[in-house]
Amino acid sequence: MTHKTCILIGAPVDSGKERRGCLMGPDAYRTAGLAEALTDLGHRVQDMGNLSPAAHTPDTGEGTLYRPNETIAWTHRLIRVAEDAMARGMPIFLGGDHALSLGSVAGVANHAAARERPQFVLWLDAHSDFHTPESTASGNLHGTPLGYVTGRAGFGGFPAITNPIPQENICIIGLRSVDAAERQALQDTAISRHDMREIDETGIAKPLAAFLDRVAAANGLLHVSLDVDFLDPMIAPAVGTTVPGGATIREGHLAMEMICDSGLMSSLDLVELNPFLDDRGKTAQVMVDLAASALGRRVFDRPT
Ligand code: 6HN
Ligand code: MN
Ligand code: MN
Ligand code: MN
Repeated sequence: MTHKTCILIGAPVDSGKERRGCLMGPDAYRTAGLAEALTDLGHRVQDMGNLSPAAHTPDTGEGTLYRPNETIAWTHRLIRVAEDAMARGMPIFLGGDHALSLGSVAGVANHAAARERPQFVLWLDAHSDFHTPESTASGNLHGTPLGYVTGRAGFGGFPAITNPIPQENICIIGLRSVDAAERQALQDTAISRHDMREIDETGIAKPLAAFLDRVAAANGLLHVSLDVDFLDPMIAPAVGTTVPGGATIREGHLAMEMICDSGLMSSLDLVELNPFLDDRGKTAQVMVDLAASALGRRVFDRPT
């Protein structure tokens, strides 16, 4: 693959849910050797260190949402950082919980619109994260990023979405926990949704190849959002929202290898790693290995 400038952006967002620990994620990825793995593959790596949220009024604990002000402040900061990083290379957002994707995806979408390129999003997750602040039952905003970036109503107080991701440009793979309100809302959308039953029946390659073909045909930019809980908890225990029956290590790597071969990925989120819940760093290592697969690590080159 062509060598990239990988811009590592530490986004220790921990306001998207009540269980704490994702703020340690960026340093766990560094400890597991992410920069070295990418450098070994021939890429240039720039590490921007860990960001902080924009200035904001402290959350009071009142209301149904958990720490909305802090998540709004992160969203402001990450939109700007994503726009800036896209102009310089391939941003890799080191989470942090999935609330970081309100900002990362909105920011890359602004960049794509400025370049007149369609933005596509691949969401690898047990969950659909399609809530709004009005539909969430948990109050945890990490369950809302796809609702936000598609321009759903109910995000008062958040930065206005200027370039919503078209529903037909989104593909979710790995689903096995979707709340009733999300299922209802997704029913009427053109978002492609692939649950674990479908992966069991057809394999992961079929729906992923179909989506990558669509991105390529549209000359699109591709943002990949990889939630730790896409993977089975046996191989990736370090996440607060484990759901049994997730992707195997080979399904994860095959997805990353196909993404790499497509040459389409323009930005990446690594989210929801909670190192406080890890087993001797194994989840951090799996995530680093998957990122390396997405950026060209192979046993043998394959004939093209
Ligand atoms: N994630 N649907 C649940 C909720 O609380 O809204 C779980 C969200 C999980 C969030 O996967 O990043
Ligand atoms: Mn998620
Ligand atoms: Mn999830
Ligand atoms: Mn929920």
